[in-house]
Amino acid sequence: MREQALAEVADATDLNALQALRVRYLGKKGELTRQLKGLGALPPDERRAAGASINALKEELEDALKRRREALEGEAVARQLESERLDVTLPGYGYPVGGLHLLTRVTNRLTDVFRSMGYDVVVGPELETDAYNFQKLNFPDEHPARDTQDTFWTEDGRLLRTHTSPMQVRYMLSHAPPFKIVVPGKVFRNEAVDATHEAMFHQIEALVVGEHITMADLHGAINQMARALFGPETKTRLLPTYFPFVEPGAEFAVWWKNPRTGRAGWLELGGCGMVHPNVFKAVGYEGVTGFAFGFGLERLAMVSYGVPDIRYFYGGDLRVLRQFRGEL
Ligand code: YSA
Repeated sequence: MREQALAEVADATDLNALQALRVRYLGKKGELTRQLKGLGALPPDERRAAGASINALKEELEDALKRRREALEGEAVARQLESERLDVTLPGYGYPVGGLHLLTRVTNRLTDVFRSMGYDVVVGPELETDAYNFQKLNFPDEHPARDTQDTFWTEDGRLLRTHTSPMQVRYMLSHAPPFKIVVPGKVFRNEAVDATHEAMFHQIEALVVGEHITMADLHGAINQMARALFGPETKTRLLPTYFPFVEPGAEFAVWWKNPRTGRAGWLELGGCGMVHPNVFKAVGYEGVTGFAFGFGLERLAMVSYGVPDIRYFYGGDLRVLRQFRGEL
């Protein structure tokens, strides 16, 4: 029995088989237990020797079972390690990461420039009322300047703002001067969409109000912004024009050399002027002056990055967007 039991233990290939052997030989009804119980049937002078040899075999078997179990467990660990083997020297998988949209980057760039000039960045609602978008900006009902900013109306009489200028009014109604703010955001117009006109686009607006703010401050601010964007030699110019909410009003342009084509010229950026007295009256300001300017971001991005058609910004074509993938 000893030979057989030890051979079976040595041949056991898994822990279950080993456990079955333990039960068979050492269990309550196991072979060795049965033999121990049978000792009483032996003649007294043989009992002692027989008992000693059964106990010795029991110990030997227990020892063999233990060693075989440890060996099997060791093999199991080795198999698991092998199956989970990982070569940490292999190159990892590259996960595609998104990037910021070109217009987001242009906006961030501009707001950084303005922050460095001491402006606060504020944003306002895209759904506006006629009062903020037009009336309080000195566009009375039926004023022809409204025709240049046709937009989309809701059934309850509100509208999608046509410019970021309504934030001038909102901000002044809730803050006291002096202040310097800049307002980036989406604006909307009921346009026939073409290469340079979208029905949804972006503007950024600056408003500075305080005592003794002059047109020279306006031109200085525009120069400072243009130089931060295009370099220290950049020139700007103001040409008189009309916006209902400024007096005097001007359009401003930047003398700019396209780094790709090498061509230089005046780049019309947007409108500006001294805040109209009627606007100050609408918000209850007295004894202050101020300037404002605003311009379209798509236009700036198109010329700076050579984007030939405004619709590329919103077409969702990755071949376009990937060309301008910036750091997050
Ligand atoms: C003027 C004077 C101020 O004191 C302050 C702000 C302004 C700007 C004024 N609120 C405004 O919206 N003027 S604007 O109608 O001439 O538009 C400004 C810029 O928005 C344009 O120069 C152009 O760059 C851009 N824009 C206008 N319609 C557009 C458009 N961009 C894309 N698609 C359109 N449909």
